[in-house]
Amino acid sequence: MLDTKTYKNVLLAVDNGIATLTINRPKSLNALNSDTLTEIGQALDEVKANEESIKVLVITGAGEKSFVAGADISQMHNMNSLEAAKLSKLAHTSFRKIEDLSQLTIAAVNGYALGGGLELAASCDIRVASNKAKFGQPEVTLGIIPGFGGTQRLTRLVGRGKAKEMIATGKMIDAEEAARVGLIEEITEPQNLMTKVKEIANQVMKNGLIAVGMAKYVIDRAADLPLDTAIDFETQLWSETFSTKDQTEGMTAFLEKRKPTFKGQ
Ligand code: DAK
Repeated sequence: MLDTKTYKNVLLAVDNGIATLTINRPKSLNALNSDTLTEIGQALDEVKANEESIKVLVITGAGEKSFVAGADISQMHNMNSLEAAKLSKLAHTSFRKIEDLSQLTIAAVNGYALGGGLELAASCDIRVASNKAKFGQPEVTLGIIPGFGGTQRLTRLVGRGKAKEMIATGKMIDAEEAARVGLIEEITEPQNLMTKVKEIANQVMKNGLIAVGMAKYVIDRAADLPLDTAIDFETQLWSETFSTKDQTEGMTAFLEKRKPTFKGQ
């Protein structure tokens, strides 16, 4: 097992190739203050530096009630715009690190995912939620707009109309509705959440992980390009997979009618 750093507001544990990053301030429903955002960034640096031993990253919240109930309002309420800009940079840097990981990331949404919490979940590749989870961007109820990427990532997931409805009303939606509008991929009973997440992670880990990382990269990076340019980009990465040992192993194993043993090479 990887020996990870000890943090104050988050926990990072690695088990059988799966790292779990838990936002750990349950008394404040895991609200994100600047120390927590800094630690999230540091933990993500650890995950990136340990690609050999960490194949999938899961992000979740401590306790039964909340994933993350947003940015910490008690820290924000007296901030001036310079301090707001500093906090914003911190959050953007950390959230971007999630998207830049080569490993697949899964948000295990165990409860409230509000404001910065929904923005954190939206930065992950896949969202799996408990049927008790609630999702919302309540920023306008506080007189601000989503500032950790919510206007952009939520819109890309659910479309402009739904994003505008959620952001302008500030109302929460439940897990059923979140699944219906494409905000989450799976719903489970609360007690089955981590089992479901690990099932997905284990399924991913059986595959050629260079290919998984490349597929994630091209999906994200080409999403806003014109189709012809995006297809060229895909072709370039597709060709590159033929220089990996995983491609040889995957196709040889198929022809030899056996399961492949990928080495991520
Ligand atoms: N911040 C700080 N404390 C929070 C919190 C938050 N976001 N959410 C909950 N808590 C604290 C509560 O104050 C309470 O603390 P105590 O009173 O026990 O000391 C404890 O957690 C339990 O919460 P409640 O007693 O309120 O629990 P309930 O079950 O009654 O209600 C709730 C649960 C999730 C519906 C409610 O707590 C709630 O509405 N929370 C606030 C949700 C919210 O509005 N979140 C969005 C925050 S805005 C920025 C970019 C982005 C952002 C900020 C800046 N920059 C560019 C700089 C992002 C903004 C947001 O995320």
